[in-house]
Amino acid sequence: MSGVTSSSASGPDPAPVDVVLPCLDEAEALPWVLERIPQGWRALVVDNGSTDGSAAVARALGATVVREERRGFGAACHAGLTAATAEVVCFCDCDASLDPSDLVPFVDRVRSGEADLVLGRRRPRGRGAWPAHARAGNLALSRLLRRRTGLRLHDLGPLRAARREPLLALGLTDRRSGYPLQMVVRAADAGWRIAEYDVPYRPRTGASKVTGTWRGTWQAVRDMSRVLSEREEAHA
Ligand SMILES: Nc1nc2c(ncn2[C@@H]2O[C@H](COP(=O)(O)OP(=O)(O)OP(=O)(O)O)[C@@H](O)[C@H]2O)c(=O)[nH]1
Ligand SMILES: [Mg+2]
Repeated sequence: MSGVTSSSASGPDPAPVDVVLPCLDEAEALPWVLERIPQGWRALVVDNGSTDGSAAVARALGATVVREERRGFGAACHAGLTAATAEVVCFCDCDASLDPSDLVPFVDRVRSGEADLVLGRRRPRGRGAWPAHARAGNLALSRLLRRRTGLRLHDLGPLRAARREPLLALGLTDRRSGYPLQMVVRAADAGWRIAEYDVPYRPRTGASKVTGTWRGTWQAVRDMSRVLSEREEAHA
C-alpha cells in the first residue's frame, strides 16, 4: 500500500514536472538532492520503509512524501509514478550520485516532442563512483538490450524523463531491480523514440544497497534476466 502523506505543492497550479525520488534510508543525501530540484518542479520522495528519518527530512525540506510499504526499487518508483499528477515525470536516485538539475534538458526534449523517453548515460566523476563490476554488467546489459530491441544505448541509468500518461500505459509489472530495464524494453516495443544524454555520476552519499553488495547485484541480474526473457507479444 502506498499513500501521499504530505504535500507542499497544494496551490492552484500543479507543478509541470514531478520528480520521483525512490528513497530507502537516504537522510544524509536528501538535502543535497532536494536543493537541486529545478524551480517550480515537485519533488516526490517515495519512502520505502526508511528507519533513519528520511521522510521527516524530506518533508521539512518541502518535498511531497509518498509512503510505499512494499520493498523494492521498482515498487518505490511505481508508487511515485502512480502518485504523480504532472504532465512530465522524471526519476532520480536519492543518494546524491545524480543531480536532478541535469534533468532540465531531458524535460525540454520530451516537451518539444523530440523524444518520448530520455535517459541519463552515467559518466563517473571521482573515485568509487561506479565500481568496475557494475560498469561491466551494465555494458553487457546494453548489448543484450540491443539484441532484444535494436536500441543502441550505452547505459540503463536511473535518471530519466517521459510523459506520465504514456508511461502508465506501458503497464510495468516489475517491482524490483528490473523496473528501469522493463521501462526501456516496453517503450522500445511500443515504438517510442528513446534518447540518451551524458550526466555526471558521483560517489553516493551513505551506505550502498545494490551495486556495492553481492546480494543486491545478484538480485539485479536475476530481475533483469527475467525482463529480457519477456516476449514482446506478452505485453503487446
Ligand atoms: N535497493 C533499494 N533501493 C531502494 C529501495 N527503495 C528505494 N530505494 C532507493 O533507490 C535508489 C537507488 O538505490 P541504490 O541503493 O542507490 O542503488 P545503486 O545505485 O544500484 O547502488 P548503490 O548506490 O551502490 O547503493 C536510492 O535512492 C535508494 O534509496 C529498495 O527497496 N531497494
Ligand atoms: Mg546509487
